[in-house]
Amino acid sequence: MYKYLDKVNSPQDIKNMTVDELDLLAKDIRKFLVRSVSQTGGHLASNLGVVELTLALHKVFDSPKDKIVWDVGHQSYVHKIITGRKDNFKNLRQFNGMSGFPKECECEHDIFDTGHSSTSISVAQGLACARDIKKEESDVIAVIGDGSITGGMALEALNHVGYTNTDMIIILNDNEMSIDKNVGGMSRYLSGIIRNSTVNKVKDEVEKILQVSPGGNIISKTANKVKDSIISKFIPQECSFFESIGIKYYGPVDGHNTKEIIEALNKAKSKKGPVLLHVITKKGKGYRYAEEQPDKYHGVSKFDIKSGIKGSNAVSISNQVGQKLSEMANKNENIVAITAAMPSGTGLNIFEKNHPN
Ligand SMILES: Cc1ncc(C[n+]2csc(CCOP(=O)(O)OP(=O)(O)O)c2C)c(N)n1
Repeated sequence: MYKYLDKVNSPQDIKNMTVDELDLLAKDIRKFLVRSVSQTGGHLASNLGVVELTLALHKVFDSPKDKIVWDVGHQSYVHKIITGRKDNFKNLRQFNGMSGFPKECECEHDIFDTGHSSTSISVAQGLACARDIKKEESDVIAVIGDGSITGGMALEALNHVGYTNTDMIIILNDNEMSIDKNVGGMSRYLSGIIRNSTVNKVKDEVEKILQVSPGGNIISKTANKVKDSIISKFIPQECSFFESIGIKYYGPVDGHNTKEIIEALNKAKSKKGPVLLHVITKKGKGYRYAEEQPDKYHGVSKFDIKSGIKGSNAVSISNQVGQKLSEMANKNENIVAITAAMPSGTGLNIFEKNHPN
């Protein structure tokens, strides 16, 4: 039924695929995801956004020896498909069925029982430290969303990783959405980088020019210091946050360009110390309704693929909460509302509309 997906039962099956074949496989996977989630419900938009990224990760790294830690556990469906679990999607999130999140007891490729969110960089740092103490060889990769990287625990981990210079890779999967539209200083900062995407091209060029000297590569420590200081002059302010706390920044990379991601991952793999690779993806990619309304298609119940999600007459608990709180706040100005980055999912969008301040 699926020309390319039917051939894939483990990460080994994609190792020899060409970029064109991977792109055709990505098409199959999107079709499979929409069909499957429309029948069971589940997380849709985020998974449609990480198809090429997940394929590239499994092509470049050797899971489970190399450890891929999914921060936002609801982004792991494609990983589950590639790691031999596509048949279990029939029972996704059902009693005795497959979990919607990574589960160590379910599969050796699931490294940590992630719920969501903001834990992956700490976990990856721990795994990388253990690897170094045991003198083992492997890559450790944390995949974190632009919403989740704003969580306190993620920021603590960045602080630590930069200081200890741990050899690991952080993939920042930036779809400019948390569950709803992302907000905050970090989000504004990352959008600035996306607008100024010349950052890395300039950096690469300077690095190339400096490495090809008439006598071969520049190898002395002093020469490297000179090189770093010249590079830093060329790097615009935008990427200085990660670099200045000790994490090499690469990107932004188009998260739907398989060739580009594979090249960037290989480059990140070859570097020593912590590297952050900024990958830009589109939440809902490939299914029109989900691209247009990624918040509505974040977590869904069963729906009809052709017509999309229809409004239901049933009043949800979240809506009732939003309505009731709004009424209470009409009479009591001491009532304020705080949402965990998901106003529509909690009904607080209703409160926000009635009490914008
Ligand atoms: C402490 C806490 N705050 C908020 C949430 C709700 N939540 C779960 S994942 C997430 C972030 C999702 O955004 P992102 O990391 O960008 O991933 P995406 O959904 O866009 O794929 C949020 C806000 C939560 N689970 N826990």
